Amino acid sequence: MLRPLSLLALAAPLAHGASIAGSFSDGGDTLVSAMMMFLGNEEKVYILDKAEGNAAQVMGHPAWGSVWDIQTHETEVMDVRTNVFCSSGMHLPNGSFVTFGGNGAVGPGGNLGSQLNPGGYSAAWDSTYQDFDGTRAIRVLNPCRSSDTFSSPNCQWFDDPTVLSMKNSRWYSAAEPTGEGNIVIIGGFVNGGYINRNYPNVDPERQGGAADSTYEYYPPVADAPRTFRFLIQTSGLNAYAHTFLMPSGKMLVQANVSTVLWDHVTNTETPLPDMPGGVVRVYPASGATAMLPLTPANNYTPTVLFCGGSDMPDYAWGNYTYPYINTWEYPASKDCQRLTAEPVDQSAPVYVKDDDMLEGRTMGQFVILPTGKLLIVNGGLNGTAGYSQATLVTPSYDLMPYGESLASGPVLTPAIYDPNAPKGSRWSNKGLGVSTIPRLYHSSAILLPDASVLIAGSNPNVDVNLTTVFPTTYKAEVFYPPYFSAATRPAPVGIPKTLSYGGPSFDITIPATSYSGSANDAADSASVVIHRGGFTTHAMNMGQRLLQLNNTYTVKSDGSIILHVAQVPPNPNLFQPGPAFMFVNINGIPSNGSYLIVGNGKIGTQPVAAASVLPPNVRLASASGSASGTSTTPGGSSDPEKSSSSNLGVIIGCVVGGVALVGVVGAVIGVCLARRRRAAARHGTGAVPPASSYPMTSAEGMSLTGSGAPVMGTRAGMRSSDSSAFMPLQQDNRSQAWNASTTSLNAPYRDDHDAYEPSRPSGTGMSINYDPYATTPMQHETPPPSGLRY
Ligand SMILES: [Cu+2]
Repeated sequence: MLRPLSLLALAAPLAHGASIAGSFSDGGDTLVSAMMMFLGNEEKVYILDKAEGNAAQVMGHPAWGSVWDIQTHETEVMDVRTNVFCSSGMHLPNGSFVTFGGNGAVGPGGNLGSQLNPGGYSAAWDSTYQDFDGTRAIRVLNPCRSSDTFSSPNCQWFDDPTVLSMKNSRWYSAAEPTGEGNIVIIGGFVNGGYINRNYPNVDPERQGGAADSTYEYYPPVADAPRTFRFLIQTSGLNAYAHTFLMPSGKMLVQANVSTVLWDHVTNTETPLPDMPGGVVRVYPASGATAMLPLTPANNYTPTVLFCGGSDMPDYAWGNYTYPYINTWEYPASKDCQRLTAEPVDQSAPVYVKDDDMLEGRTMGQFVILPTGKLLIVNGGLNGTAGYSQATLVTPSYDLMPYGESLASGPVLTPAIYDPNAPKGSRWSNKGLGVSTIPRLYHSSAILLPDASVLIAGSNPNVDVNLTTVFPTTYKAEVFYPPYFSAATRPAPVGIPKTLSYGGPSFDITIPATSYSGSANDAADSASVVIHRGGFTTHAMNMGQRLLQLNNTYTVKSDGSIILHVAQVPPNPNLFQPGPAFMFVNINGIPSNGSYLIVGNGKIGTQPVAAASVLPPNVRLASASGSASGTSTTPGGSSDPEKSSSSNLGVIIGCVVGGVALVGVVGAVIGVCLARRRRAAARHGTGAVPPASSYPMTSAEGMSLTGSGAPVMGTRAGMRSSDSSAFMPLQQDNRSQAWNASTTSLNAPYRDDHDAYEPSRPSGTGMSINYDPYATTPMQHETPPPSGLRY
């Protein structure tokens, strides 16, 4: 019933052995500069660049999309039709990914494209680069695997704003999913610029039409975008706002030096304290931010960490045109602050000063490791993100000391932050290697399934420039965190393909051959986590989260360890529905990650059941692992999830987790009490969905080549590009292609699962309403589940 997944295929990095721990290695050539990346599945990383003059070509024009193979480190170009320059991105509940907005069409040198939009401030298309206006684009990709036909439209980007687009133009919008899996798209510039204001700032809401202070949804709602007053308050430094969904369903939003807890449904705001020290964390200060791991020990209480950025004074930030100082001379911040926006004890949220970073960083980027520690990579010692050919005080390009870069002093050494270490000792770069590649503006980094980290990008240039100080960079690196010193890593068996919010627990077996030492100690150290790498761009990983599942264990006489693992806590706001990777840590060493889907794969109210009931631990002192030596316990590695306190944490977590769930508090607490009773281990997760019987239709009207002439928006029968046009998707003959589906059908939709979610026929859900890769036409649209706010 339980498939061993592709762990064998992922085992290769283990062969590298101790020599690679802490080091960088060549990651190959990304073909396009990796401004944005996301991990599609166990095999593929998808890469996006802005429209620019890359040598790599696709469909007769420079490529700005590609896909990188994790095993081979080889890259293939992909066609992206619109200018994806500085868009936001997010996963969908079914494992697809979507990006929002971008910039107008450009040609060589970043100049306006050849076919102007009305008014002449932006362009619809360019005859040289053949890119279309991306300011309202919504691009959807259903990740494919090597066994799929990559040339099939189903494996390619769906990118046609005449069919699917936002209501407003957004460059540098933020995107955050709700617990129902729909996405809130927040703010942005309309056209572009260094920061999102004129100076003096007399029109903070609209900037004469250059700023957008509204938010909208994907899938769209009937209402027009509403004004988010926080964006007016933070005017100028409010693009790519840092946005984190909280357990209540409200969002922690941080921009400029302000912070708010925001209910997007009622559009009401609760002010939170200002950022101490006036440190700006959003673009272009570009501090590193991440939500710390959600664990039983912290009662699944989100705490967000902000590190670095810049405390430049307000004037220095300048305006749309450029900064008013020479930013590259201004040291970046090393300050770190923590904020728990919804404290368990209902106390008033406060910023708490954390350990300074080892050096100042702008554009530092956090990657949460499966062990619960945070890796920071990339960035610079001085200055800001963005590029420019001048500043107010350096009026010409030939006087710019670092070309167009507004940052200097690339930080080449990563560092690791341990959120559970005593204050004063949370940062370390001991044993970590030094990269040779500066990663400044437009860099990216993301965790790979083998728990290494792919690092790529850097391009503080308006168009490809291979000869400047900080050139357009195509070379990727793979960084191997210290746990790669382990000769043997845990090889869990029985990882499910789906997880639910509450519901029956499941078992994972750790074979004795995959750890060493005392079985009891190994079992005590075990943590099972789900990790979402997010959409990485601009020193952020939008949507990145790590959540540790509750577990107990049974140690067997043969040294194997059965982990009894709870489902996700019964609150989808803790870990929104969608794709994730499950890792099991033993003695501080993570397994490879296995792809799974959290939730039911659909947008809408997620099924929620009572928290899983776990049997008590069963220990056996005589049992031990049989991996050679002490290879899975490298010296000095303290596992943050390791926990003699974990059982206590489990109980506390249950009670507190219930607080956020109005109406089920009693049930959850009841479960916590029941946890102490022996309960039979339950199985039933991880069942493999039946093989698809969906017909494959052939693509029709899929001439995507453009061949010199604009195609978008010029075809008869197409709707104008308001987002309501996405409803009649099926009326567009090009959309026939999307009736076919490939890998999404193999994705772990949970049609066959669990008593609390009655079996339902496939294809009658909401998916087609937002995802052109969904399985059946929407003629028989089902009513939205209650709670969906359309
Ligand atoms: Cu950018």
